Amino acid sequence: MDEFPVKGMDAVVFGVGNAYQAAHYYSTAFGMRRVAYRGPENGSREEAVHVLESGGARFVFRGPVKAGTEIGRHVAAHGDGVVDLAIEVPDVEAAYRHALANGATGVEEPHVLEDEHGKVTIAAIATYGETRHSLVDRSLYSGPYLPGFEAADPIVEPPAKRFFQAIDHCVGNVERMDEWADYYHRVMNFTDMAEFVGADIATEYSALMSKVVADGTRKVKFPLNEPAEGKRKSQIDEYLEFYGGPGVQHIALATNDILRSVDQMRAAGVEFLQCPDSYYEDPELRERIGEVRVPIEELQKRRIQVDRDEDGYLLQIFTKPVQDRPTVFFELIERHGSLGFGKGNFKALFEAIEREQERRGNL
Ligand code: TYF
Ligand code: FE
Repeated sequence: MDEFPVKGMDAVVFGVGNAYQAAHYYSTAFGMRRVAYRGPENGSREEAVHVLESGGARFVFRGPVKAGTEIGRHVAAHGDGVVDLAIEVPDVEAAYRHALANGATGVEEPHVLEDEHGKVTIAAIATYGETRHSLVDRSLYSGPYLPGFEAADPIVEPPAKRFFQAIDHCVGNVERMDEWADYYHRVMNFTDMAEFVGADIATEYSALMSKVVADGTRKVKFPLNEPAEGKRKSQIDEYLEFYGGPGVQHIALATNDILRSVDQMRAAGVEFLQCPDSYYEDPELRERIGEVRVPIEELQKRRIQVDRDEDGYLLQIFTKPVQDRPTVFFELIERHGSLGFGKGNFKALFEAIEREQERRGNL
């Protein structure tokens, strides 16, 4: 029996300087629909919270509505970023006890929130940096998010077809990858996935080491990056410096139509990393990837990357950081059987990231 069963990701919770404007950006640029709100009008004196969805993916934006708040302190320390990777579990009490018995730090004891829509049980444990994992059981709840929230209208009319439907994985930048991989092994019974960037590859070009931990069902996947001594300053060190410590680096969003999603997000002003023409012109690429559902020229036009392994292939692309600090960014990923993370693209990807790092003067 799994000692830490999980149902999936519950939400990615962001702390931001202005939750209303962030909600507007994710509505217009990411095609998300606002579904719930809590603020001064309905009982929240310190912060405004906007809840957005795209299929099964839920983003929550928390921002201060006055001076001297906890979320304001977080934003002052780190800039806009992720405060909570909330996980849906069938039994919060059991999950929390298991976590604490295995060395996790408790942040919130299990408690029940209740309103006319039912009950939610919630607890929270600490993870890397100032990030936390809320553990949520909403099986007895039918409201728009959590008790205390009211349903809210979309900020703009959502697109006819959503840009993504699920959170594929959430990546952490940490100082010591093995320490945090071990934390997830002990605390959540997560196991390592095959993808691994070791010291050998790290020094050659990536300037990072990376390991992926996941729950038994592979619904929750958490890659962990650590800076490596390279020829130049690691992109992970740049993050740690500008974020002010460990934190969430990127959220990968699962899409069924990456070409369309990229076109619409670009049209709305989202900037993506530029993968060079040489990537597509390399004859080894065509050999490596074989048949994919679209002509390579269509991928090249949009700078979408492709990778294949024994299980299938995947299409992926990365945004530039979505705030002024070189911290949080997003990935769009369209999987066709592959359970990987695009290992075959690491070289081209890291070179593109380093070109951006250089433009910022941080290399
Ligand atoms: O999640 C992953 O592992 C891939 C690859 O700074 C990756 O998306 C790893 C590190 C990084 C950017 C992408
Ligand atoms: Fe990724």
